[in-house]
Amino acid sequence: MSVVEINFDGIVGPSHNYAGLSLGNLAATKNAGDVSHPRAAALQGVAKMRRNMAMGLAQGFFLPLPRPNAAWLDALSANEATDPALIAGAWSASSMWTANAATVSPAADTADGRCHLTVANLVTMPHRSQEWPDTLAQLRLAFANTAHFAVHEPVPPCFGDEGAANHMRFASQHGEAGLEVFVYGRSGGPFPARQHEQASRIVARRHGVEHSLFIEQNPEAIAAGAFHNDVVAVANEHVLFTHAQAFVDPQGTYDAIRERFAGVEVVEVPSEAVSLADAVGSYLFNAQLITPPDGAMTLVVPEECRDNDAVWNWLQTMQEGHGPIRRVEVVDVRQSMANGGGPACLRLRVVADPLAVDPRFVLDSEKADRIEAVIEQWWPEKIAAADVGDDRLADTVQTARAKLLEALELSGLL
Ligand code: SUG
Repeated sequence: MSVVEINFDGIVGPSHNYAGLSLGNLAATKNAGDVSHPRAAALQGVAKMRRNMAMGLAQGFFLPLPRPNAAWLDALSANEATDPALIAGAWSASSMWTANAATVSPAADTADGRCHLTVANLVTMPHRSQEWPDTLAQLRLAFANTAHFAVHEPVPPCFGDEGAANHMRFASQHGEAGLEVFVYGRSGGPFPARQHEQASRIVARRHGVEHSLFIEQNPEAIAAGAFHNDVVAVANEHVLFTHAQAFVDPQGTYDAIRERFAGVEVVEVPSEAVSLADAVGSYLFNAQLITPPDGAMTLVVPEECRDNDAVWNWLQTMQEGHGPIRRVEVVDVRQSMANGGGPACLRLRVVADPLAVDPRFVLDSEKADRIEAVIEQWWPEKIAAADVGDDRLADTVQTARAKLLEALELSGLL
């Protein structure tokens, strides 16, 4: 059995659009009303997955959820004339950001030696709160092997849980027992704190996590647009890559991690080098920090990092030094970025034996070809704000998803 980190990316759904639904997510707010390009968005996502596979990493995927969600609109008695935000919510392709699908505790960390997953309730944002039942159905299918996995219902409301985006793990290697760090918010100036401390504690308890730590996010970071911790910090194996203003008590946080995981190496980016505003604008920390089989730890950043001089200079300096992060790879996920979702938002990390996962959710290059062919043929080229809610477009979106499910032998998922 070979336990590795598998990244499960969300395939961008055919209804991908810019409705500005997420208060506190500056990119989504700024781009509200713009024309979106679902086909390009989904192809960018597949290209990113291919890059990871080319580096020798295991790759999986989750499918777009059924949209528009008519049952949700019915339950809300939503009316087109008076509730445009709810209509747009029912069309949102937000499940693409699978870092918010669930929190995952690998088998090596838990009391019963199984990998535990809790689907995130996403209660803070209305358009995201409808995701979990369909996400749970996919998790139950992908991780049906109960000898290896335990899949849990969401944390009950009112405790806000946004999943792995607020969870970091330190371990000498992915398959080894590790320290799980849960980051929660208390306040965020004008913006909501989406991850509640109680939710994090509930998840850690039900997963039977043996070594855990609970850390408060810096309210200034939330106010600056870091609506999830993964906008300002990311961890991989023994490395923490973080902005200096990510946590309410940075030094206390590093010390607490070091006390429980002696080998931690902190790569802290000072505010003088990269301001919080530049960090949020470029998504420098919403990178995938990964260890390819050759062992050279690699940071997969979005193109927006190259567009920002302060960030790009910092990355050059980092590579010239002798730090633990050896390489930087740049990926184009601009369509997702315009809604506040970078490379790290688009993936859920699951440490497990790929053979224990339902093979229909595991990617290889032949399957990537198949997915691309469906996207090319069926995904809408663009969606303008005024198209959201249109019956003909709804048919197009539903047909596109059905074609993808069919191509992947997953039509059983409604
Ligand atoms: O929840 N954007 C998502 C972005 C999620 C990013 N995930 C992580 N940081 N892990 C959100 O704010 C925008 C959709 C819209 O406005 O139509 C949106 O939901």
